Amino acid sequence: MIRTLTTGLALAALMGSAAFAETFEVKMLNKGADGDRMVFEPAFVQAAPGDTIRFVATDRGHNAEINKGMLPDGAEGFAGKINEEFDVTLDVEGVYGVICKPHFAMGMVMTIAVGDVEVPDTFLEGRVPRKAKERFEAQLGNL
Ligand SMILES: [Cu+2]
Repeated sequence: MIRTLTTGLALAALMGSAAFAETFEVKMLNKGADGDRMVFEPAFVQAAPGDTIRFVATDRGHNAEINKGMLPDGAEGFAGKINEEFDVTLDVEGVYGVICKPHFAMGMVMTIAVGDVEVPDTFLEGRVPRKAKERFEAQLGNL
């Protein structure tokens, strides 16, 4: 009897989380709504474990990929091709730094926070161009 109840609850929890998983659309743009050039929009997404990010190739010539080292321990990185629209589901809590490789130096970067997390000390430790660093810092201000 107790086992049946436990199984039922586990199943309900599983179905509940699946039912509430969200998909966030992030557009890759030559020019954002605020006039900034080469942007992901939105540039910051607060997600929950199991949520999906959909990168939409609205303008041509962009990609979305995890910048080296900018992901939580145990998480898998990803790298989209130029002009590729794709979905990525993030299960591991933490902070993810995403760049467009051709426009990294122009500051085409975005941040995804999964779960209730803080900025890791090492997040901006690697080589990050000045403009990209400024934008990352602004995005991390949401945490
Ligand atoms: Cu780009």
